[in-house]
Amino acid sequence: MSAPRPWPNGQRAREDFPRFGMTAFAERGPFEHEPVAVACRGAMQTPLTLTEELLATLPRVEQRSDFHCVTTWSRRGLLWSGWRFADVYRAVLQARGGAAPEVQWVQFRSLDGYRAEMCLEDLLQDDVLLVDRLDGRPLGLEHGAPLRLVAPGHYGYKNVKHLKSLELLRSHDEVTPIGPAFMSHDRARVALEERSRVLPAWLARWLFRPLIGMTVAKFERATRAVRATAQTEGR
Ligand SMILES: Nc1nc2c(c(=O)[nH]1)N[C@H]1C(S)=C(S)[C@@H](COP(=O)(O)O)O[C@H]1N2
Ligand SMILES: [Mo]
Repeated sequence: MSAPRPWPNGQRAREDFPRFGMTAFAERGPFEHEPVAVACRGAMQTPLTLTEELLATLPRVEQRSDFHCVTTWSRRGLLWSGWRFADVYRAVLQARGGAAPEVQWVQFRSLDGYRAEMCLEDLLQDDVLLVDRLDGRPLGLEHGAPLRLVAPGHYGYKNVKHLKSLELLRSHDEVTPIGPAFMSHDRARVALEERSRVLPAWLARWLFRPLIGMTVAKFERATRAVRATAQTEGR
């Protein structure tokens, strides 16, 4: 993907970039920086762990892209730095790990218990990255340290933060779903407004938009509480 993606239907830009997500995960951490260690397993010959040393063997890329949450807020022009998922897939998961040729889906899991799946075809696009830097600084805990997925063509809920593992799957039947079915879509392509697998896009927009304010507030409260604890413990 070299041409920038056009502004998508139903999204409104905001100036800040709030910590956001499914409210069930707001308080779950991680609370301290951990080294990159993404356990890779599933349909491959040799399971392996993705580490900083392994990533350092690949070309580092920088990318400016917009970020779109399914609840209709967007943040323009974030500067990410990391590695192309396609490079990781080919040089590490295929070449070293012997990923099966039948792999069609990948399920990602996080240190906070969150998870999401993406199809391999979508993941191999040029603008899908695994990142450890944002806007010229190391990625903070609020935005997904130590490593997160960035897939600008897909709603925020596919951009998994705090990566802990990934599992190569042959079929979507092997995915362990998360959250209410009406709030997600297998592919979640922003350009096609795949906000929900059951609701029409206009209804999903109308239902999700009112959740933004209280979700941002809940994540802010949780972040403040963690900072306060860290301070009293002298961290
Ligand atoms: N681990 C984890 N990743 C997650 C989430 C989460 O709750 N936990 N929420 C998703 C959702 S719904 C959105 S919109 C983005 C928000 O990313 P941000 O907190 O960096 O703004 O993270 C996505 N990835
Ligand atoms: Mo989201």
